[in-house]
Amino acid sequence: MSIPSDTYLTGQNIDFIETQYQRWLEDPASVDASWAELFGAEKPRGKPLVIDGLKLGNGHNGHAKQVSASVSRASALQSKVDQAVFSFRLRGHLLAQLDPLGQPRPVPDHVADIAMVSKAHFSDDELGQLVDPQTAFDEPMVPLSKLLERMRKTYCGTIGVEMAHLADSERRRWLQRKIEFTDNRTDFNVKEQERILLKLTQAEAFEACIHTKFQAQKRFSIEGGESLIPMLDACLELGGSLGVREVVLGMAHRGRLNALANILGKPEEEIFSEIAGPANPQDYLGRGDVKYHLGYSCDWQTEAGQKIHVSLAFNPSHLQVVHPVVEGRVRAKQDRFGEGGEHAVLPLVIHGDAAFAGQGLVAEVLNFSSIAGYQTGGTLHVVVNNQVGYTTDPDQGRSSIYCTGVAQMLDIPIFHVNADDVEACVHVMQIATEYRQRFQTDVVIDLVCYRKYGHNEGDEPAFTQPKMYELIRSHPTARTLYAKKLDEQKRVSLEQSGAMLERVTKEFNEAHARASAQPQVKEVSAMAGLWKEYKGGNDADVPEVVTGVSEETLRPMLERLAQIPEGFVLHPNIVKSLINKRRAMLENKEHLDWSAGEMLAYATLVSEGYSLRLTGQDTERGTFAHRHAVLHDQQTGRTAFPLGTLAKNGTRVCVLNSPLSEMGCMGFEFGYSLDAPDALVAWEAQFGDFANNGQVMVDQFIAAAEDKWNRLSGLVLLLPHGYEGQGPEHSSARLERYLQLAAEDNLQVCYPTNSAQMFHLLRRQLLRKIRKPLVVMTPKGLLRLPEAGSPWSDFTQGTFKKVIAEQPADPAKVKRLLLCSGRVFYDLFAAREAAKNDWVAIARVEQLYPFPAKELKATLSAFPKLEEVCWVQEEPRNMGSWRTMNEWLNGISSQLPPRYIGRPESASPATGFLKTHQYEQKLLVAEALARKA
Ligand SMILES: Cc1ncc(C[n+]2csc(CCOP(=O)(O)OP(=O)(O)O)c2C)c(N)n1
Ligand SMILES: [Mg+2]
Repeated sequence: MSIPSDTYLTGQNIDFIETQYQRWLEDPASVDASWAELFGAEKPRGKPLVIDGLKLGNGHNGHAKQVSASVSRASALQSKVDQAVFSFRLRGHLLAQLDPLGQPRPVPDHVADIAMVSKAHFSDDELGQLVDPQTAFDEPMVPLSKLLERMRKTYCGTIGVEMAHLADSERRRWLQRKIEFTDNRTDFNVKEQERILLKLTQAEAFEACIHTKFQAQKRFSIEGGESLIPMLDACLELGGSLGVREVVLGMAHRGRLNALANILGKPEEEIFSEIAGPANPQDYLGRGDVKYHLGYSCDWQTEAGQKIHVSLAFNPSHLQVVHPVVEGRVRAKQDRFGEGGEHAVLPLVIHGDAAFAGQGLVAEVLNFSSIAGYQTGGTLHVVVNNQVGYTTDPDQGRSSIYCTGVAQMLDIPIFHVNADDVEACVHVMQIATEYRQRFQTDVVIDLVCYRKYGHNEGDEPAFTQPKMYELIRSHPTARTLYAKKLDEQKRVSLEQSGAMLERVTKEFNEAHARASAQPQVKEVSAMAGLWKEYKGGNDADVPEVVTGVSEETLRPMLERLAQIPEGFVLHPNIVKSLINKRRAMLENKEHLDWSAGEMLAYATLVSEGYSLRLTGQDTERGTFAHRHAVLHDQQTGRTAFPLGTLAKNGTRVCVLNSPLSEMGCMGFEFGYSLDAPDALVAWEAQFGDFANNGQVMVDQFIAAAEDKWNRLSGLVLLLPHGYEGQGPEHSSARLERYLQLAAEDNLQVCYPTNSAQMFHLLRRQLLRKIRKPLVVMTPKGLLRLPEAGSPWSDFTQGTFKKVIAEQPADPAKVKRLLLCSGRVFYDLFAAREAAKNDWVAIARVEQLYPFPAKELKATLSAFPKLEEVCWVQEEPRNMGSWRTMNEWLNGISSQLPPRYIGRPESASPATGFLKTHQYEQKLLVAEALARKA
């Protein structure tokens, strides 16, 4: 290789030059003549001279001196260049022109190396020199000015890229090449430009139509961020060619109607009719949802002919809460898809800037992205960053430079793009889509835009953002800007783009006219596809099923679960407390304990081909060490999962420890359940008390999805509960909250008291064709209480008993009936037996909701001399089930209104002292058995 000029002698190439020099020292003929000429005709004598680490002769050689001085100069320049390139890549985004309104960007003072990218950093002479462009060009040497130009266009134009933090150098290099070699732009052809213009036009015209036809209506217009629509279009088009077959889209209010119309293809007349409301208000008493929460799905056909099923998830107003739900849905779809599912099903989530920065749930969900049980092959995030959250400015809403700051926790690229440069937006979306498909990680796009009106269209934004709105009022739309640009480029004339706008506007107006003539508020589509054979609605309309399983089937399963895997060294305590106990059960020496009952429910279901997904904090072992679903070899650390070996071929079985999150994890599992009606999807709280971290998921999705959106879920919440003296945060699962939410058969709330009941309850959840969320108060102490075990015969027949009532030898002696749920039964029972009391009977209400009216009526009527019905509970009076039970029991036995026995009202669920707890418990049991004064 010959030398182009002495500027080739740079620090970057020092290894290469040194090699040439060493070869020349050994044999001058072995290097190119130009090198030989440079190094000198004669070999140097004596010690080599070392300059900048480059050994060049012994210092007596004139050529070598010349070379070394030149190398030194060149390498000093190159190191400045290297620093500049590095700074562009690391910090160039801070200089990018991201704000369509052109407001000055406050660059933080502490970001000092930003100066490195300045042209002023180099002399005119240096700007003309050839330098090593690192990997920014394919050529080995380019003029410095050309390199700086490229870096400036790539990193400081209308796109800012945060990717220097990527630890994976393959990904970083791929991205660098992709953006630097193109100056971070795509040269769209006319056809592509026309498509972008059309999408932009549709976005603008749709909003304009609603604005004029429904003046006072909230629509959360996308205006100011219309580029979102061509971006979504680009994602689907490119995604289709890169193997995407299904997209689950999650988005909040902003631009949702626009996306429904212009991306999901929901007929505009339906949208307009929904805005106008139903003709008969009585059709929607207490149900339905606002128009900008409704989901929809469609089959998208790409230009190239691929089909993509796109679903927009239903969501409530609570910002960001749909995010984990989307991930869960996607994961369920991917699991069903099988091999390649992560590639084929794409989660695409659109956020608001204030919500992305402010809601901690975002971090919870980002944290799922590389965890085996939760990952979805990368989520595409677009933050519609209109630089305001309702009336709150960014500096009041976050501490990070960008609203996307939290995403830096992942090793993923983050793009910032100016929404007024629609081609840049589409270009970024294409790179993001390709990146996700190639590397299967999340990618974040921060779409910097503005909000044309107030938070909603009736809101006055100038009250709080007067200066910004002064700019917005005179700002041309993104479509106007693009139309002008295409006209200047002689691609699409202003006449043509104007005609396009007119045509699209006319189409929307015609749709509005159709909607006015014949309103089309449609019921949300009924169960279809996977959901065809399942039902919601009234619990009583769906028959009970037999959930018992023959002993011949159950025994071999328990045997498998009682085996120590081949060559496995189990912890001796597990051998004792689990394996040996199960052996004793198999030998009929002990009843089947809670662990056996629960595991047999799973085992039978997975052997019948139902999938199982059981997750929660420390769920593999179980918080109270009763489950041990995953075994750990004490010597090698390897694990075994015996339950998995019992599954029917092709059935997915997983029991997983989850991240330490309630809201995110509960949302994920709810989402999973929406796309897996044939799976037992269960989320377990560490203690039931912690489930209220996910209260939004319960209120907004689990309890209300059927009522609002006609969407069913069979999700199971396992909530450890029980007053055992462990304090205010380890006793209650806030049972009262679930009961307060119970209405219209939306939930099932159960509190089983023995292992067979747990077995039947879990099996019933899948075997009945109804799908309703099931909230189970699960035990702590009962896990090991011998009386809570059940004999084999209780597993082999029948089904879950909603009420378990005692049948005393002489029912006529019974004067008082104690009704209770859960653990307290065993305290009451033991005390009554000890007192040899025959005038008190106890009935356990194992299903609190749907309220078992029929069974309880039968229970009451079994005692002809009953004088009193008492509801006994462990919780304080204002908690637990008392208040709902009181009302419901009054409904079936008004002549004997129930009396309350339990702890008095309290602001906190339980005492912090074991001794006090025991004292309180004794009092309530005593009261339950005391003769009336
Ligand atoms: C969890 C939650 N808190 C508060 C609100 C009320 N709220 C609705 S929109 C909004 C501002 C959202 O700002 P941003 O995320 O930037 O979205 P934008 O409306 O600007 O598109 C607020 C506070 C809400 N919907 N959800
Ligand atoms: Mg905002």
